[in-house]
This record gives sequence, C-alpha cells and structure tokens, in this order.
Amino acid sequence: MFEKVLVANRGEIAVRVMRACEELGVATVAVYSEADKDGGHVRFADEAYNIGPARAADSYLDHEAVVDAAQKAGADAIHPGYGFLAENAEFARRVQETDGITWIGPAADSMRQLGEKTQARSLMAAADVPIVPGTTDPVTDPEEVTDFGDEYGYPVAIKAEGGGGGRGMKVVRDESEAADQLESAKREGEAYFDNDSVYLERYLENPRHIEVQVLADEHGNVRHLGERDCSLQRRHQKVIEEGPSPALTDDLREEIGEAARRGVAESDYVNAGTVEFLVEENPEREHGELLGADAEFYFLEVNTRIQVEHTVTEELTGIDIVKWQIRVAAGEAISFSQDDVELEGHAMEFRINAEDATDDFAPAQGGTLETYDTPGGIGVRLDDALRQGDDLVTDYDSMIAKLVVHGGDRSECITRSKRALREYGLEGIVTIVPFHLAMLDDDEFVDGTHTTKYLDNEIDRSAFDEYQEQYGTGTATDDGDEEEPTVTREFTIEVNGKRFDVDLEETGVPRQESARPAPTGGDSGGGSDGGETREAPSVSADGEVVTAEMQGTVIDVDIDEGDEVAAGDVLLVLEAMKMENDVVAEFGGTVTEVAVEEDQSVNQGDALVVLD
Ligand code: MV4
Repeated sequence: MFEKVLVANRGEIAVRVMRACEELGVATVAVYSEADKDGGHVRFADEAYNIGPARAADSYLDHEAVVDAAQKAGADAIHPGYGFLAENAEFARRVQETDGITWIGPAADSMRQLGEKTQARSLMAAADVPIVPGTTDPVTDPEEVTDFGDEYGYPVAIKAEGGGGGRGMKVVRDESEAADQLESAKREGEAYFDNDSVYLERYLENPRHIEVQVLADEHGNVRHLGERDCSLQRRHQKVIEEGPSPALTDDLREEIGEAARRGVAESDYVNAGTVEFLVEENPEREHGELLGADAEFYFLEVNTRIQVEHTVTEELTGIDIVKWQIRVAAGEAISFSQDDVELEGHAMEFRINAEDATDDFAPAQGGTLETYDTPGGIGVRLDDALRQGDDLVTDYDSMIAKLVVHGGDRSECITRSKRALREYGLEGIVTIVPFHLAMLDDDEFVDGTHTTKYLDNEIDRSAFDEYQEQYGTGTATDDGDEEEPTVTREFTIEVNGKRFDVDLEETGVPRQESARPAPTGGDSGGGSDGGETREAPSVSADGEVVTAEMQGTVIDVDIDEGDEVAAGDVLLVLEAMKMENDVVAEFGGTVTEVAVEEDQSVNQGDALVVLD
C-alpha cells in the first residue's frame, strides 16, 4: 500500500479521496491554487502545496506543477479525482513514466482507446454489447450521411470522435441538413477536441441516461456495481442522480449490468470506470409501468475516472469505490465476487450548485457562507469541503457540495431527501436547494418517467420561483430593483412559552456605496432591535466607504481620523454570529472618517469607515 497520496484536485472530491486515504492509513497531500489557499481540502490534508494562480491552466491543469509537488512531498501515488486531469491520457502517461509515483486510475492506453468513441464502439460490439446502429469508421462526405439516413431513417446523429459530455453532436432531421451539419460537426470536433473525425448513429428521440459502475483489477477480476439513472440533466449537466433506476425491470437491469461488465472485460481496463448507456424510453409509459427486457438499450461511452455520482452506488452497495481505486492501483485483488454485490434500498444524489435556478441557473458571482448548518440523521450523507464563514470560490465549477440520501425504497428516499434539504442551512450564497425541493414535488420526476430532455424542454419552471421564494437562501440575485436590496434576519422569539424561529426581511437597507440613513421604521418595523427606528451611520468625507458585511455590534475601533493604514490593517472588530470578525482595510490609505463607535449595532451595508 502507498505511504502518501497526492490528490490533484480541490473541493469535495479532494476531501473524499483524502478520507479514503486516511482510512487506509495513507498520508495525504493537497495541492491548491491561489484561489483555494483557504480551501477545505487544504485544511483537511496532512500537507499542502501551492501549485499556481487561480487560472486552472496554470495550476490544477499544469502537469509539471502537479508532478513537482508530488516529488517535493515524497508522494508515491497521485489520485486525480474527476474533471481537471482525471481523463487526460497524456498526464496519466506522464505519471506512469515518473519513477516512484503510481497513477491511481486506468492506464493511459485504456483511456486513449476508450476515449476514441469509434474504437470504443468497435470494442463493445466485439463484446456483444449493443451499440446504437451507426458507423464505427469516420465519415467525411454528406452522401454517407444521406445514405445512412435512407437506410436507418432520420434523425441521424453526427458525433465527434473525440467528443463526450455535451459537446460534439449534431442532429440531422432530414437530408437537406446533412451537408451543413456534417461541416459543423467536423469544425466543432477540430475546435474542441483537436480531432475533426466524426461518425454516425441513429438518433434516439427520448433516451434515458443509464450508467453502470464497474471496477476491475490487474488480476482479471471485473465487477459491476449496479446502475445509476442520470436522466435528470440540464444542458448535459447532471443535477440529480439516483439508483436503482425507477424505470427498469430487474431483467433489463441485469442485462445492462452484465453488458457493461462484458464490455470492460473485453478491454484490458483496470480500476474504476463507468459505462454509459442510452435506454429508449416509451413515451406512453404510465406511472408504475417499467421498461422490460424488450426495451432497446445501447452503449454510449465509457468514463475512465471516478464520477461525481459514485456516491449513489456506495450508498446502495456499502462498497467504498475510492478505497478500491487505491487498493487496485497498489496491485491488490478485488476481494468480493459479483454475487457479493447487492444493492439495498434507494439512493439519490443532489448536486448543491451555487447557482440561481430562477435566473436560468446563473452561477453565483460570490458570497460568504454566513450560515452553514449541515443536515444529518439516518441515511443522510454530505460530501463537501466547506465551513461557516468560507467565501465562495467562483474560479471553477459551481458545485460546492453533494447531498446523498439513502432510504429503504424510493418513496422513503424522497421523503428523507425533502427533510434533509429543508434542514440544510446555507445563508449567504444562492444555491439550487430550492430547485431540488421543487423536483421532489414534480410529478414527472416522482413518477420516474422523465427523460434527458425533460429539464431542458418540458418542465414548467414557474415552480422554481415559488420554491426559491419559500426556501431561498443567500443573497438574492439581481432582482432588477438595485435600489431596494433586502436583508433577511433570523430571530428566535418565545410566545406563551413556545419558541418560534422567524425570518424578518428588512427592505431598503442602505447600499454599500451610498450610506443613506436607513428608512425610519420601514416595513420591517425597524432594525435589529426589532421595533424602534434607528439611524444608520452616515458619512460625508471623501473616499471609499468601508461597510459592514453583516449585522452585528462594533466591539473595538482600532483607528482614528487621520490615521494612515495599510492593506490588511484591522480597522475595527465586529461581533456577529457569536464570532469576532476583523474588518480590515482592503487597500492602504488615510482614515478620513470613522462613522461608528464601540457598542454600536450596525446592519449589513452600514457605513463604518471612510478611507481615502
Ligand atoms: C445521443 C442521443 C440520442 N441518440 N446519441 C449527449 C452528449 C453525449 N454524451 C451523447 N449524448 C447523446 N447522444 C444518439 N444516438 C442523445 C444524447 C443526449 C444525452 C445523452 C445522455 C444524457 C443527456 C443527454 C442530453 C442530450 C442529448
């Protein structure tokens, strides 16, 4: 077994891998960019190395920087997580060829072979795995497209050889579109994947996305760990994944699982991977009716890495997939048989993205986790790397956590998921938690008849606004009414001996720049003291206004007018949320006005100091 593993990733997956290492008695090394210097994965690791600036290309994607850090740390293995370098065959080879460091993942050659979609299709066909009717050789001429359409019918999918995810696919609805779509697919393939080869498939109008977790070792053992249904996607991004699929009969489930195992056994694939399939949905299928062994399913692609949603399989089987990745890379044999793999109950994973579902899932532009109360209790797992007070890092993807819920069956899983999502106290950053609660009340989703098109083309989005209104957290995104920002404050009140948690909204809190006196009274009946009117501190001096980031009480003023301060100097201390918060100068300058004094209460946005 390894002594020390460097995790070449960030956020929740980095912590996930470190937890597996810790249980195996393996030391952990984190790498971080400037943007992540206060990151949760840095806190979690035994040691951490700065590998560059925020830009991923200069840090998390920098092959040499990662290998250098591993050598500096004396790591004897590298785990890539998902995203970043996880499916980069060139990096896998770079690590494989570095003495003393083992790559935790499939061999570079396997990545390359299965990453080329036509090679993958040929290999699967050889293993008697159904592939979508189409070509396994590239096509170059519009005639080939129209001949295919004449033989198999339209629509026809033109796919980039190097494609995957949501990129590199064009749909030809009739022969008149063939030439343009072929040209476009080749251009996109060249631009995105540096490979203009494209191939054809019959286009499936209503597919479900079913994927099978596989695990293989160097001793010829290949296991499948059941399927996950990832049909709820938005613009090719999965949002809720679950298992087992609510649409499959056990017969069809068994067929698909075995096909995945066969396909992987056909190649010399080693380590964890996922075989993706498209299953043709029956649009007339009623609630409770399942897709049987007569349903058509086809190989789509192989993901040669651990996936975000591996957690669903772990909760269903009790198998720690990441620990097995590490053991297999260290040369160990899989200790369980295929018959030992049993799926219990039902599990769902909710991706907690810092996005505003009422604003077309616009990613949050920033924010601080003022409140971070995590859900718990039976069947509730939270994979994250966050703690209260963390600032949102917006340099990378918007997913900040994964809520994974397990129940005895799908109904209990849904009920428990609603409970856990409502428990999740996330103030200061807008997230899609309200969206998830809306989905758990959506008939199509609850019936399990949604396909990969449902979220993009069919759902009624008005529910998102309603749920965000009721469960919304964090800073409201641009509501267009810049002049009247709203601050929500939580209070606990006691009436006749019974305690109630109430949210009070204060509208018209002064903006950061213009420290106007707060409205006397206003519709919230006053400020933090809940009833009297109060004057917010007002300033008139020239310079930048330093304002309160949160409601609180000034407990220490460290400067006077005329003082020279440098960036980072503490100007005053604000007591809020039972913590002492230093208010520091973000730039050097002269204090031209001090608008507050000790023991004064302030609201979020109130002027504190003016710096010139
Ligand atoms: C398809 C398809 C229908 N027919 N291929 C989307 C990106 C890439 N992973 C393959 N994808 C698809 N390939 C044929 N022959 C529909 C999709 C597709 C899709 C697949 C899985 C999950 C979500 C999807 C969203 C849109 C389209």
